[in-house]
Amino acid sequence: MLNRRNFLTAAVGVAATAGLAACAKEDGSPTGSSSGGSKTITLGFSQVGSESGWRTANTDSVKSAAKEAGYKLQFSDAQQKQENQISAIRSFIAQKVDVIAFSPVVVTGWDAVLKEAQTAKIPVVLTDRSVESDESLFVALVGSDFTDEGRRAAKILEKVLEKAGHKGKVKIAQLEGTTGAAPAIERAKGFKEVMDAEHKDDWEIVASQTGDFTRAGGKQVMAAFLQSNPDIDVLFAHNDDMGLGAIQAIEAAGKKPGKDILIVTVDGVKDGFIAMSEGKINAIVECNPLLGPQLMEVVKTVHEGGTVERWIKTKESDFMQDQAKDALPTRKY
Ligand code: GYE
Repeated sequence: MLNRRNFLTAAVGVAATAGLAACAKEDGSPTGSSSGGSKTITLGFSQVGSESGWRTANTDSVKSAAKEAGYKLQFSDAQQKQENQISAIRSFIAQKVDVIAFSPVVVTGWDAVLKEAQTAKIPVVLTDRSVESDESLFVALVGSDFTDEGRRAAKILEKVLEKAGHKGKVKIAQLEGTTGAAPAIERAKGFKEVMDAEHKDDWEIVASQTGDFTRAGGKQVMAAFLQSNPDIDVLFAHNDDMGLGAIQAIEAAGKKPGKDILIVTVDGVKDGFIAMSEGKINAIVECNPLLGPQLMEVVKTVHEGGTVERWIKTKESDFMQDQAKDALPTRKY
């Protein structure tokens, strides 16, 4: 798993790897030009799937930024299956693309295919999600700090509880993202970190299960939570879509989302903001999907043999319900 310290300590090795990978291809020909214009860059991109509003916005951002940059994009949708991503990466290697970028569906199981890319001297850039792999196998990650998003969710929940006048014990249900995916592992970790440090006696996670980052998953799992734990006070959903599905289940159970059950989600997609402006979500921790332009910059630098930062992050904010109406018209995704 990537963390800030690893990124810093690995920076030198990575710069060397990126330089090596970008200097020459198997046939010995240079892969790029320092003037940056003579050869079109071919980028192989393996996307997770189309599980959420966040993902749709991310795909659009990658496609439009590649177009804008004038790259040839080989885009492949893995439908949330690791085996599809591995095949896509193998096919990018066979096609001898210049750079491979991918958003790994889960954190483990990548070493073999990433070694194949390294042997073929094709640099790999991770986008959105990280992996638990030998860090020399990829040059950089363009994406958010999910552990911090989990911490931010816990901190904003403090404000939500205060605003709602909730006193005493807090029974929390957690809808986790895809099992084994970096944002699911790290958001849960960050949230728990704050909970254990500051709310050991009053907060309790009474139910926690994956809803696979989808609306249907959120709805189904929340319905089951409500059956086994009718007295849930708070829902922490790892993304808006699961929160939106859960809202349907809460309403079907005759309860008021945002009042009877306070809801904090992550992402900040338009539908999430709409639900928040209707009072059904209490707070959203933003996770920015518009990673395309930054990714294309990294691809260019890496292709030209330059040095890139190990972890390129995007600026993000948190939003409470009373900010939703004002923020809605300016939301870009
Ligand atoms: O939060 C969720 C999506 O990896 C950050 O994946 C991304 C997550 C995002 O399905 O909506």
